[in-house]
Amino acid sequence: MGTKRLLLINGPNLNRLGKREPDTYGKQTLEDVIRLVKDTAWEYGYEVEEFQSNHEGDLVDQIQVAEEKAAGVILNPAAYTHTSVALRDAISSISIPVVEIHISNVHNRESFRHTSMTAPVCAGQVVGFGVDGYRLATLGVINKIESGGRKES
Ligand code: CA2
Repeated sequence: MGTKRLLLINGPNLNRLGKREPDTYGKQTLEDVIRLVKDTAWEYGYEVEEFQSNHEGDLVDQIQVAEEKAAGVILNPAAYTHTSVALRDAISSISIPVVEIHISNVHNRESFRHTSMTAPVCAGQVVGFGVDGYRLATLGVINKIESGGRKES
């Protein structure tokens, strides 16, 4: 079981962080994000397993097995946020808390980014704080776990 372990899942194109579009997503790389989440989790005695994929089905697979190995999930579904019923259904199917995080403020960008398919089935959402949002999401998911471990907010 996944007591004291978090799963960090990043969706499509986030492997490009720090290499393109610094005005929107900053200069920090995915490796920096992973280090930030690991360091934050470690302060509270949690280990972190991380996964990034550009493929929707692979993200679904990881969410499906998340509760076998972790107590909570930090998820940036990236572009699939706005389109994926499959990711939403996978999140609905697990009982551990999932916190959605977006680096940019999706609400002051194009209108197609204003809707999240996934946020309604997540325990919470962090938006618009840059890469620092991953620290907030980590604190948020730990708070959810330690206040009962259920996904509902
Ligand atoms: O702000 C976020 O974290 C997003 O999830 C990022 C997604 C975007 O589709 C969402 O609307 C908001 C895009 C991730 C692409 O990341 C890149 C990073 C560097 C260079 C190019 C893309």
